[in-house]
Amino acid sequence: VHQRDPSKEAATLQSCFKFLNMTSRSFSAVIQELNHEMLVPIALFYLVLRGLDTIEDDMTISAPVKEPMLREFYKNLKKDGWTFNGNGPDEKDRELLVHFDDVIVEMKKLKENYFKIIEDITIKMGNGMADYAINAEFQSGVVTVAEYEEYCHYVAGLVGEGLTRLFVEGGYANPALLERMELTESMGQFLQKVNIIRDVHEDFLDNRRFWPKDIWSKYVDNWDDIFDPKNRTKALQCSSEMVLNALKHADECLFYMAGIKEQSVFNFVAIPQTMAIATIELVFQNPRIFDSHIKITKGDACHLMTNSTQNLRLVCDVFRKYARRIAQKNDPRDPHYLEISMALGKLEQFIETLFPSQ
Ligand code: PS7
Ligand code: MN
Ligand code: MN
Ligand code: MN
Ligand code: MN
Ligand code: MN
Repeated sequence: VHQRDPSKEAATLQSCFKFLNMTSRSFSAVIQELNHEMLVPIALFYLVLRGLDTIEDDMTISAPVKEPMLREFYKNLKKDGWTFNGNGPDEKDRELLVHFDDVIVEMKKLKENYFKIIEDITIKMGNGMADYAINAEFQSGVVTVAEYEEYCHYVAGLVGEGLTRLFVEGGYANPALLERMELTESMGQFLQKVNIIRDVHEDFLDNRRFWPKDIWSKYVDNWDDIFDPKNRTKALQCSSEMVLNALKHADECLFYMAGIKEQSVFNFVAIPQTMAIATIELVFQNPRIFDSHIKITKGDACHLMTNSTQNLRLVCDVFRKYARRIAQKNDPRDPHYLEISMALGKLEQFIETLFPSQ
């Protein structure tokens, strides 16, 4: 059931949905199925953060120029007519910033409390991204696991915080979720960590690294060596440790989703999580992550979107299915074999407590 009626939309709102379709693969479809109250606030929230991320990701913008742009990005939300033409020609979402004035017009029409939530998260994310943009340029980048998780908090945990506040404000999620922010945090951490594991080669080509040094330095002496085909065994062992670290969020994601009260919001939060667990299964023990950009197939993505996310039981079925496939790929020679096996067992047990098999 599409909630939109483009014939009744202002030209600037139509333009916003055009950019949503241009910039997002998986998110645009689920956003456009959201209920009438959440549809526009969440579409605009997406576009604002996508605009910010388009500045963060652009490695043709030097760190000293980028830092204040990220920290002050939230001010543009109140600048009528603001646009930005400074992204490199290869930046895939540069058009969004060229027409950002349309997003600003629509942001102005939002209910005050929705605008405030989006603005607050934009301020916090911009500052966090700025800290890491300077760190990457002038220092050694992400070193500890704590730093890695702090970066994931800024770029994804905060998105979860903003979304949860929007859902509760609209009456679509249990307000108790606001008292359990670690559950929300896990929703963002899980998506972001899977993205960082999968994109390791693409990020390397862009001269960026998010895998923490305290993990990779156990397997190779220099970061570049992780991509050398001679070191595939070590590289795969390293990726297993990254997968183990990501898997620890899976049970809290399922617990979070139990707090969602409305169907369209449930689908919106569940679909990206099922894609993430499917992506973990794809990247696990897969040497192709070190020389190519891999994605789950359109067929798998389509199946997950249409058949597997109607309720928590179906989402648990998906998580269990992929947990078992990961277990089958787990290699007894891998140093994290036992810990991965235990993490998967714990996840299956948690699912069993939610939906006992008899
Ligand atoms: C507002 C729907 C549902 C409680 C644009 C959805 C980067 C993985 O790292 O460019 O640049 O390669 O591939 C989405 C929690 C965020 C986290 C975030 C906003 C779920 C800009 C998504 C999405 C929280 C910051 C992929 C986090 O982008 O990544 C709305 C609950 C945007 C969510 C970034 C990453 C998204 C991401 P990268 P991508
Ligand atoms: Mn990005
Ligand atoms: Mn980014
Ligand atoms: Mn325009
Ligand atoms: Mn990425
Ligand atoms: Mn990517």
